[in-house]
Amino acid sequence: MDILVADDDPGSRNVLATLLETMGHTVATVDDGTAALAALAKGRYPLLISDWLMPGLDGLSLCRAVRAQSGAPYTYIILITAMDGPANYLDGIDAGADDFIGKPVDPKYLIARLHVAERILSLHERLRNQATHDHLTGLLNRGAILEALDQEMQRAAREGHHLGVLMVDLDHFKPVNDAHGHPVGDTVLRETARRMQSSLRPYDRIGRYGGEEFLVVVPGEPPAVITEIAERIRLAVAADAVTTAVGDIAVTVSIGVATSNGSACEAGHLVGVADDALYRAKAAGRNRVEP
Ligand code: GH3
Ligand code: MG
Ligand code: MG
Ligand code: MG
Repeated sequence: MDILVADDDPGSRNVLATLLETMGHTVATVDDGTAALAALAKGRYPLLISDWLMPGLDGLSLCRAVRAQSGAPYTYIILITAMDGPANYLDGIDAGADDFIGKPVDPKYLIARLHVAERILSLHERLRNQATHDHLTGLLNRGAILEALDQEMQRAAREGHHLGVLMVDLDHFKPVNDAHGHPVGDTVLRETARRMQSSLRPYDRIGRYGGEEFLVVVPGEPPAVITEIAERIRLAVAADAVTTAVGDIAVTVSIGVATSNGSACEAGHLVGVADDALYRAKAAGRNRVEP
């Protein structure tokens, strides 16, 4: 686990860091709360172990500051201090700490608390995954892909690069369900999603926008390349029939493309433009990309 240790005393800081490293963890150290916040802003540390008494921003204020940043993914915080006793324990927990260890640190006790931290962090991770992913296809769900679009639009505006939005819809999909039943339709949806995902680059984002509609966000490419990517998706889906329990089923998609040159505009507007283009692609005969 990547652990951030904040302690103003070099002696206890190093003892703790060495102890954690011998347990197999990767440790970064800072000497006060302000430096801890800066480190958390730059890197990803699931676990923060912080001293309470530090000059500048102390452990309690650090806990409050971390919790104020409506943060996902979660940072698990263990306060570590000679200020033990029930009153201090309560103050620490109320400030946002998850756990509390008295000084001097007993290695066995530390290991036990780390086990609790790992358990809770993995639960957080699992719940976050469920909340942001579509159960059937494993892609981002509607809320998560729209959030990704918002983030990419802000980044495009900041860095002045292009952004593409693709609205993808399966062609004549209702007859597949009507003829073969929903489970077969689900197999086709899952396989289509897999083909689309594997034809994208790691920094493109794809989510299930609705029943058999998908939204793809393509950052950092000019309109011509965005249209090429849409064409690549179309071909990847149509290349082979999908094997299902009732035999092979041919599948195609229509894709509407919207591009932004990075100047500020609404995510909803861009999605609307892609949706209009999709409508044109359907009207023009389906299995096609419409810019
Ligand atoms: P078009 O080419 O105009 O898009 O035709 P279409 O038949 O694909 O469009 P329509 O909107 O009429 O039908 C969409 C179908 O998608 C209807 C619905 O039963 C199916 N569908 C939506 N979500 C799911 C799902 O989760 N599983 C399955 N099996 N089918 C789904
Ligand atoms: Mg101290
Ligand atoms: Mg459809
Ligand atoms: Mg549809």
